[in-house]
Amino acid sequence: MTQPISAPSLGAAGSRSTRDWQAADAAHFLHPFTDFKSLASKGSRVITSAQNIYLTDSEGHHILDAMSGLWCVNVGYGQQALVDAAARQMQQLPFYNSFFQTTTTPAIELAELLARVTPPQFKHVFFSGSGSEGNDTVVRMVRRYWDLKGQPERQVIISRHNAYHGSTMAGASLGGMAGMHAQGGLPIPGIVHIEQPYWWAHGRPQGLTREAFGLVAAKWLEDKILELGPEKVAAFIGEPVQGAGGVIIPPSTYWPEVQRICDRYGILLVSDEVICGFGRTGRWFGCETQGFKPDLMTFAKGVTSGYVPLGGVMVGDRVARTLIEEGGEFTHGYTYSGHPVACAVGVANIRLIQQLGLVEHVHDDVGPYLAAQFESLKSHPLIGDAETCGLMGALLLVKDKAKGTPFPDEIEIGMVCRGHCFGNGLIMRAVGDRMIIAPPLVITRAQIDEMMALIRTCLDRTLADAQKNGWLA
Ligand code: PXG
Repeated sequence: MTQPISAPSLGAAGSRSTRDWQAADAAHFLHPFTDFKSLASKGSRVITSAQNIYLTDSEGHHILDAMSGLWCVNVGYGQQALVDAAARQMQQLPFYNSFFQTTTTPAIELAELLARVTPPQFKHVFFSGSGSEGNDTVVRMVRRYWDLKGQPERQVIISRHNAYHGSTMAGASLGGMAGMHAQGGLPIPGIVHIEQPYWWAHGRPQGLTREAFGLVAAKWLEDKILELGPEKVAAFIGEPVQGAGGVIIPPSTYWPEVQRICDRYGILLVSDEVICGFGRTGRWFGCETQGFKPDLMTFAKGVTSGYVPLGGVMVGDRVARTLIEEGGEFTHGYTYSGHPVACAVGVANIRLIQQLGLVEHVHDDVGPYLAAQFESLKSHPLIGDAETCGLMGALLLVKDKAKGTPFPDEIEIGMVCRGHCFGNGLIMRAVGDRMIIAPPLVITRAQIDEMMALIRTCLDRTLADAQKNGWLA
């Protein structure tokens, strides 16, 4: 019998210095969405452990994670039930595929549970390994559906500028990020974009109320459908609340009108719930908060609270019936579709969300509490607007509060504020001039108070910088 191979002694977390870790990181690890050269010169922050809503880095700093990792650690860090579920499943059956007339029990259990917690039109799921892969599945599935319906010319999927739907070829194409389209010849054919329902950028300059603007923004979808020809349009996809784009919360009139337009032209409606799903908005899914009934829903992140990678697409009855009854083989799938360890963690995570009553906690308690705290920030000299939806929040930084004038692009006020957050033990993101948060759903009122105190400190320091540098003049 061969000897077990011992791990090379590269050192445990505690036995290498931060500089050493940073040097190795810079030498070998190409980070996502990163200017490699610039990061190598600055050095990464090395996160070594986490508990509840707090991170610890290699220097022992205590950091309040108001972004839930990357919008995903809904149940917070250190939940033993998820750790145990993964360990048990790894011991019993670490992997088996679900391709050739086989299945695994955690995948079945999770599929069953998802059918229970999602809106009633969803009884089927197609698993992927991530949100991006889920959206690739959406593109394949939507086009397959229209082929089976005898309308193969329905190919075009309409999405929105400043949407984020992932980083694979299809995900990045569906997304509306100009910087991503500028690299690699994107978008792929058959994907077009309309403007986003961002009142500050598009409605306010026209003197529209938010509600009136919501209807105008939805009409852009109808205009695009008519321009393309409804017989060419397969689907519309959107995030109920745009996350990576800066927590853009649409007017309440927007989604119901989008639904009406999709229904009118028979177009499939896809809700990308990768961020909004699993309680983030105060309901199980963002489409429930925003009042629409999608045909397909992409999910990832919160399904396992990010403890292990998992994603997928909930398939509504309209599409499922056609795929199952008329479809034959759907020639699509991933090695990790229905990965048993990921699914076991997904089951444990959803049960924990239920046991802790986290959706109700967001809806009835901490969501409204956060909204009230954000409302009080509106008196701050830098804040032009403060909005929340459940436990997603955005603060708009403006140069002139009375007129709502933005800072010029070259000042990068968001990055200045983010610098203060970084230095003060708070993870808050900057998207242009919007400072955004999405804390773990387990956050308490007392922890929101603690977070708000940090936010105020960071805003005050940003204001001091602005005054000192004459940016407000
Ligand atoms: N859809 C949405 C709505 C997302 O937010 C994806 C799809 C892709 O999921 P995967 O698992 O393939 O990453 C996402 C991911 C940011 C940021 O800067 C947001 C995401 C990913 C990376 C960065 O806010 N969201």
